[in-house]
Amino acid sequence: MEYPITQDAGLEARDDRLVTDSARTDRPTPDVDVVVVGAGIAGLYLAYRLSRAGHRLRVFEAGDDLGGTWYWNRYPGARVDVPSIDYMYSFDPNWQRDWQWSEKYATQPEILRYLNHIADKHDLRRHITFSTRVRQAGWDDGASLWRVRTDGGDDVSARFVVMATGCLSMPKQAEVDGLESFTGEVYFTSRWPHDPVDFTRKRVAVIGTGSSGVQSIPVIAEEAREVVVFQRTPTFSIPARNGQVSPERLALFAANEADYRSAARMSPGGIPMERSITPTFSVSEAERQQRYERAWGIGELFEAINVYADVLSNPAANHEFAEFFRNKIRAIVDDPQTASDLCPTDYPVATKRPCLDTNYYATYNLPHVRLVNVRKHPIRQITETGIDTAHEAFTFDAIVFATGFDAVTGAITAVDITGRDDAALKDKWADGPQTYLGLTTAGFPNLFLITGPGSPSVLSNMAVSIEQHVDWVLDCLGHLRAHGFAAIEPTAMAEAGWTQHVNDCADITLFPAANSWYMGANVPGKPRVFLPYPAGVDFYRATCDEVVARDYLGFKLSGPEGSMCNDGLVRRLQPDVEMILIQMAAMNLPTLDSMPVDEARAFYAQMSTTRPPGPDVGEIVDGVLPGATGDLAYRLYRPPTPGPHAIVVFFHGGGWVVGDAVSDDPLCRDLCVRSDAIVISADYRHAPEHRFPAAVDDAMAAVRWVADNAEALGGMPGRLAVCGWSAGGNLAAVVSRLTRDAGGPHIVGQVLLTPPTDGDLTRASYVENADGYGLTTALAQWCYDHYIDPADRRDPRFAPLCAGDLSGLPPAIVVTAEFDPLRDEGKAYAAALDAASVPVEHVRARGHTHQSLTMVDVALSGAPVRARIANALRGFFLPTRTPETAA
Ligand code: NA7
Repeated sequence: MEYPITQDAGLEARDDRLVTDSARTDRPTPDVDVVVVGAGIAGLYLAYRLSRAGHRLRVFEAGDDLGGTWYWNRYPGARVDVPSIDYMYSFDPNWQRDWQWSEKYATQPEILRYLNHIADKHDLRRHITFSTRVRQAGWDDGASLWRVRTDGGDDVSARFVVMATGCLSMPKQAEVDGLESFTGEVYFTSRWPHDPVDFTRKRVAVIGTGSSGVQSIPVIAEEAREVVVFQRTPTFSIPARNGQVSPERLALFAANEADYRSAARMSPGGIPMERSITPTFSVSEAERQQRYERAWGIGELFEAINVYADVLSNPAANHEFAEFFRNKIRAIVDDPQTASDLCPTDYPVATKRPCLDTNYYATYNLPHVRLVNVRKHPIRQITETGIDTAHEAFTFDAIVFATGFDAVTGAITAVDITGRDDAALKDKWADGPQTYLGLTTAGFPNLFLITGPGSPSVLSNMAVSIEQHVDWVLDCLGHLRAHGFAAIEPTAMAEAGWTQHVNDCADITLFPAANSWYMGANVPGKPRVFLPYPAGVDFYRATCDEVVARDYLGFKLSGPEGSMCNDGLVRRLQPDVEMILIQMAAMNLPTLDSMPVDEARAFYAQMSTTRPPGPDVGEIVDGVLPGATGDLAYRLYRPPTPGPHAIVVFFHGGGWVVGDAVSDDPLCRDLCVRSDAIVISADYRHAPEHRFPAAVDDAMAAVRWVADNAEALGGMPGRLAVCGWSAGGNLAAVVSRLTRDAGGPHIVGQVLLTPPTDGDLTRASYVENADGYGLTTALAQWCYDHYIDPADRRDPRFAPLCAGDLSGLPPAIVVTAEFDPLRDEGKAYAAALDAASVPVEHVRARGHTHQSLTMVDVALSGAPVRARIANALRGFFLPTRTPETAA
């Protein structure tokens, strides 16, 4: 393995073992250790870190100078939308000695000056070859190195390639016919000329109202004679309230910059900020409006999006916040039609990147500025003199395209990258990018992506995310060097797991609802996949660190002396379930099995008071029904639709010891609404006061009573299913069999949600998931011991799995959760039903725990599973399944 002897004087000591390794190998020595593609913020920091660590490097930059985004995007009004003081390097702690930001949001020229200042201060230019575009990078497996070709004729071999190509650097095509015939001036915000552009006395068209349009339109309007804005999708924008850097922010720095930067690194977005944990509708309307106003007044994007915890997950919460924005737009813009056209209505707020503006909406009040809604008046073509819409011909002196980018992946796949076996990255990503951590991709050894797809990138403060990625890469190179490895590559399993995890994270948000560039939806033909990692910089950083701490989990490291691979998945839980478990662990609550029963019941009831209520139903009726030995409470949930309805008798969870007719209230509401059936949550006597089989007797009594009174309850006689969660799932299974044997009442279907079916504690799931996932094996045992004597545990009224004959049972849906001690007995029961020819749907809830599927509006990832349950119930209730037709 070859590493350079050359090293910047006085910097990190090099690991001597490498020289020895190098001496022992006869592999070809690459021209450099690392080729970096791009000299923007990431490329410059790479140049700094790599050179200081003694790596030989070359940086290729297509532009004539450094700066990346800030080199190209020179359009009027171009500014950063993250406060300047946060959007800067943290590796240069004494920056205030030789640099000052003049504004809260720096202009493009100021940021470019800053980057040049950093490059000069740290002597970084000498590593960069300008005006040179990397065209091709091919992995040579035999030589274990990359061969990189540029349009300048360079042919460079390197051990590693780092793509520091930026997320918004590949401009989108114009996508409008006739551009070549236009005789006036044409500008792209993303490729703005270096010489000043003068719009004085000109008629100017601007196409596009993303950030570039929103920033440039007011500035262009100050100069031009006439401005016509062609808008396809309106944007949500808040006033930037630019000005001096706030003295409070500067004071924070003065007090302790290191703490400030460290808080940024551990924050959700890369700017010091607590993640909001307050759900929108947990506070009064007045308080909400106040907070929205505050967000509008502060003029900071991340603060605005963080206003409530559920803005990006709860449609109703999002709608209210969006309406606040729309009211602001209507209040600012004089012409009602223009105001209406400027109000976004077809996507949730913040699912397309919101903008920060200065006078954007007010600009439409100027007499020479006009908005054309191209959804109503599509652009037909560009003509010699202007733009024709379906209804009007416009004459212009200049057309400005602010039409955006082939974001996140465009600049990476623009390079012809081939990995092992000459496989092209473009082909591998044809259906969407696949990466491990957004940093690496399987089949492409020693290729690193800075802020690549699957990392927080554009959802975060890029400066912080770039530093984190570059630091990770440098640590990785150091690790390889120290351990004599020449190559690193993620495994297919780790990559698939991460890609799944990123999708899981996106699926519990509203992001997929928008046709945004986050989704690749702005580029015709681009696969519709959510590109960035949405769970936050803090979680992401912790994950990257965990991968390293677990011996580069999910990576294969290889070298002349062998290889190592610790394969596996770094994130297996559903993201929201993991977050809940982390929060629960932090609360350090006592466990039920550590308490006397009365205390456990009170504690369980208390825990139920803080959860979201679940959806509204048509009606809730509390009543009593005759149990086996006395009255028992029930709660009936009626759907909002006209009846009569089918009926589901529901048995709550709680290990036969805790809980009551209302303890699964949100779950019952959810079931009722989704399945359009009456749900009757029937209580039963609890252990240890009433041990087995008291609960079974009561469950049977409840089913009989409901069947006998179906009509009076508003139900349809004969359309009766049973459902239960946990111990309740056990009762539902048992009742299904007992009613079969008793010849009625007829049960059309059984829903068993994470049920115990034989309580066999020796099963693997009890061992694998013994602790850390809510229900522990110890707690399960506590419940069994309270409920039933060991001698009775093969009685099929406790262990339906032990029933000799399962044939003829009602069709079933059995849901098991991956991280549940009870998983394997649920699974075994589903298999046993299937073997007995009972129609059964077994849903394996990936990444879920025993409880998480019941956490309505808390663990959002459980919703699709509950939708499947409801779907199964609707199927059970189809007339073909009812006794009349069955007979
Ligand atoms: P964006 O945010 O992608 O905005 C591009 C805008 O151009 C957007 O309004 C597009 O409408 C519009 N557009 C794109 N193609 C067309 C065509 N063919 N016809 C009409 N309108 C079109 O790019 P920006 O440069 O403004 O901002 C990128 C990011 O840079 C920004 O989010 C900040 O992070 C900094 P669409 O929404 O696709 O309907």
